[in-house]
Amino acid sequence: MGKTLTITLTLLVALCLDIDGYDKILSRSDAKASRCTYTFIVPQQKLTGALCVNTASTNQSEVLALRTELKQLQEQLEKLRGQIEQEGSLVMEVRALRKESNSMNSRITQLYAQLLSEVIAKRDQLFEQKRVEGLLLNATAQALQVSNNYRELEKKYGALTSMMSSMEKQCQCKNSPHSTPVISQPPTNSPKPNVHHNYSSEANDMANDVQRDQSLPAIQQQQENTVVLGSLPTTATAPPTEPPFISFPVTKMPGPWRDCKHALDSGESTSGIYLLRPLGTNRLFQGWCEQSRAQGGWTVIQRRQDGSVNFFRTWEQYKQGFGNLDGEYWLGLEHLYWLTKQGQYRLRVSLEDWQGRQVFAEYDSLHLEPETDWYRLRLGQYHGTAGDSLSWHNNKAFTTLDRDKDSYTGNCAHYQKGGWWYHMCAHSNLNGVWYRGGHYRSRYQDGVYWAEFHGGSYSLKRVSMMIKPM
Ligand SMILES: [Ca+2]
Repeated sequence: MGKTLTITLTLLVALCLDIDGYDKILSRSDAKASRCTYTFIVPQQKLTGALCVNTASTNQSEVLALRTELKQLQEQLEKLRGQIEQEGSLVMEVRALRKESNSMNSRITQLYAQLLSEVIAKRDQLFEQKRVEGLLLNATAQALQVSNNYRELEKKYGALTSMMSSMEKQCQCKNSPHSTPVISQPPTNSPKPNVHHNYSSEANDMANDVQRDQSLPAIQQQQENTVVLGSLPTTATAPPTEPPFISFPVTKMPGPWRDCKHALDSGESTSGIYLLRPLGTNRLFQGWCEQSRAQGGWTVIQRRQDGSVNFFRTWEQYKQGFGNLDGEYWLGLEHLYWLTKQGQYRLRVSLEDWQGRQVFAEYDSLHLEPETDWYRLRLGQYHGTAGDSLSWHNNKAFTTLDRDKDSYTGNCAHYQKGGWWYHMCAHSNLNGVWYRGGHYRSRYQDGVYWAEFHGGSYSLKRVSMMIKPM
């Protein structure tokens, strides 16, 4: 009995050892070659009598139990195998995902590098723009310096001229004590306003007749005439040879502003020179802002006050502007075009006669057509105290001495000595010759006049044209 129990226990231990690790079983099942081996350790015993083995009930039940357990283990083994297969496919999926993630990462890195280079390029562009703006400001400062130098020279020249004229006077007095002073203008009939004259036969007579500073003494004017005449060609259509010159006194505030109303709305309430840049263009230019008269916010586009600037100029000069910003000047048709393109602007014309009487003419809208349409004038309704001398010029192209766009057979700019929106020819011309004293004597209607205010043969003392958005 004791021997039987020992054999059974040993068998159980061997079985248990053998099925403990299913890894081993798995490997064994995978490797069909290796088979399960069992070792029965039976202690050597000397048989001394009859051997009695009871295998009827106990062994059978144990074997059954073992078989059941083995079956369960096999089932578990199958389950584990299924799980391992599932895990294998999961591993493959994870690997694929990792690979995809890596490629996504590299794509993101590439895109980031691209974005970075674009940002750097944009920053470089910004730097370049700032550099160009800086250069422009430097150029403006240099122009200012040159302008100041020029003014100094002008002053010196003026002093020298007056010294020379006084010396000449003294010489004349010594040589001929009863001689009369030279008259700069021949006494001729002045045409009535609003009347169109046939100038064609007199075209050659005006060949050397250009604007001059009427504020200078007669002898000085004669000297200046001599200088100008010497430099002019002898044809009627010849432009003045002096180059356009705009001085640049100190700009009030940095800007640039869209117009003077923009500057006023931003708190710049003192009149002066401002840097302007209308919307839609890169053109930077300076203009005089009138910030006190008529509620301020006015961009001055033209001013006459002392005859210091010659307005008998070419198309290009009228296009780009000329004169002194703090004195007599013309802002320029191209600048006026861009300014009035920004919205609805009104025009105010201020006039003053030699008795100090001031009047004005306002037009509730103003804009110009582009240069391709010769800066044609588009004007709104008139109101004011001066009388309406500009509506007659509405829808007319601009004419200069070298570009005849008027309705007259000849060139009105030749006779009236300045560029204007001539018709046949004019009810007004604020760009004519600035004559001192009002009523002037000239062969042509070429003064600074506004026919509804003092007629065409009266040259006004002060005039200005300015614009403001509605
Ligand atoms: Ca014509």
